[in-house]
Amino acid sequence: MPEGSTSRRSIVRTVDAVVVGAGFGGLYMLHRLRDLGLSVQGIEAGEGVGGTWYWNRYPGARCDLPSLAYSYNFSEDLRREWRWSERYSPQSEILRYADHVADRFDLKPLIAFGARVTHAAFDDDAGVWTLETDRGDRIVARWCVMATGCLSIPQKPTLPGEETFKGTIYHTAAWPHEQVELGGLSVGVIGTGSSGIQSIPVIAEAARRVTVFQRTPNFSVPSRNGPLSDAEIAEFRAAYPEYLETLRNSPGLVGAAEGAPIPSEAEQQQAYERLWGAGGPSLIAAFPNLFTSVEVNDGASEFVRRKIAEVVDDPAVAAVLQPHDHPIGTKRICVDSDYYQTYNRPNVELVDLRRTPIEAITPTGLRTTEREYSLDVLVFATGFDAISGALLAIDIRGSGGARLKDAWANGPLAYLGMTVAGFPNLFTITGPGSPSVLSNMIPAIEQHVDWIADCIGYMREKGYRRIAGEPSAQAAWMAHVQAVADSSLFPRANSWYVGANIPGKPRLFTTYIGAGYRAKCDEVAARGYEGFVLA
Ligand code: NA7
Repeated sequence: MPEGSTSRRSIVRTVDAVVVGAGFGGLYMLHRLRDLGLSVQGIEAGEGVGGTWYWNRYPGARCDLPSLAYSYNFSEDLRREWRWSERYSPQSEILRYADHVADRFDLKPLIAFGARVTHAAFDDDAGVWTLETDRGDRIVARWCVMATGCLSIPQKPTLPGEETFKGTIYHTAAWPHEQVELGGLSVGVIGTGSSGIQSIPVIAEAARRVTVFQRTPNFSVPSRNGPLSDAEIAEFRAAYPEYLETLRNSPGLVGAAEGAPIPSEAEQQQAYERLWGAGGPSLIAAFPNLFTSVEVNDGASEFVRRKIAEVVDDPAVAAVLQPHDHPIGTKRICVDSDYYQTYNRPNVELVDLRRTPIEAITPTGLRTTEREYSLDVLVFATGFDAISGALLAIDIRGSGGARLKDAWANGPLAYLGMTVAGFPNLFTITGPGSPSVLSNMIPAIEQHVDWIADCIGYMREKGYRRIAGEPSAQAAWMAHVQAVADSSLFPRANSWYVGANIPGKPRLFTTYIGAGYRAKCDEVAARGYEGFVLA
């Protein structure tokens, strides 16, 4: 039997709503829809709940936001009874939390595990969706919610000669469930995004040798992780009402930038030193115009480059680790535990792929233009087809058989990140056009789930059976998302935020980083779902 619950046999069912994915989005969505009195079916590719946290089991995987904030808010009881052990919890604990939530709210019986949705098609006449999975399930439902996650389709480059490698290959986003023994082995890691930066220090402690193959250096700040004290928990609880208020009225990453003064050199240095010492990603939130002013951003970028030079003993290695190709924060800031210090270890070597690119994987290792490295294990920490990847991995066909792939040929289009014009009764949790990956994901998920559940509740109450976003409302929203992005430094980076890591993917920044997002969603609902046609 799977880790989750329901049998492995394929199912054929008609329900009111189907929810794809049993990560934090899918779990809460199932809970809300069942509470509305709907019959629901969840479908999950993994054998257990947790989504991203189910798959990303690589050594060192942990949250890059404080765990007290990276938690559900919908249930006061749940908040009271769960205690995080560390400031930035490890993957295993986050997965236990997801599992606890699933059990506490009795959600597992609603989910078919080990089934990946391959097709979803809308029937215009019946006004229902039919979903099919890779193991032959067939679910028919009026409402279809895609809780498929923003970082759930691993990206792995194809390197020549890979099939000849005699050692073991892993991807951080598909790490084995069983313990991986690295003791005495020579390990190569390709990729220095968050996954590489979190895993390299832990791998270096276990392995005989680690060779890091870096194409582009990233900015990373120390987490200063440690046990979470009762005092810290009490402090968070005392400030909880204000915390909720900040979530509700978030100005987004650039919403408060307009007219913000340029801080003086002394103010900047003081702030960055304090935040570097405190640890965590708040260094890049030091000033509201850090993402809009080149001058302010340069100050922060230079500060971190200087810290790298201070921490890393060998100046030549430090120089290779210092990012110069993007403004700090415009690629996701990494939050580490002794990442830069790891390069002072005698068993760690950094290879600069800009200077000596990879030529091939060989039977015994990896060859660059300079030399061959002998490896027992090769780890790909090469990221994800982010944001739109998981939706496009399903053959989704909307009204009149229109394919999502075609509708998004020039980049994703969605209204408020929750619906797509031409795809009635389909909802996307933290989809393109919403704050998603540039906000705290769990509260962002909760806001979407609540909005979607309220929308479905409203439709049932009023007797509506179909909701479809208007193309004009969607176009206006996406234009606004773009305008806000263009006022920032984000489009300058070749990041996964703009799809630059996927060959051939249209380059588009689709994450909403402006102010007033929640208010806009609430306003749309309060006006009887303005921008939608209800039938
Ligand atoms: P990222 O941040 O996309 O990082 C992927 C890394 O892999 C990055 O350093 C890439 O270098 C590198 N990469 C990708 N393809 C290659 C090839 N072909 N050769 C060499 N190096 C390559 O993914 P993560 O999993 O680390 O993090 C994703 C998010 O998950 C993270 O931001 C957190 O929110 C959690 P490049 O920059 O493309 O030169």
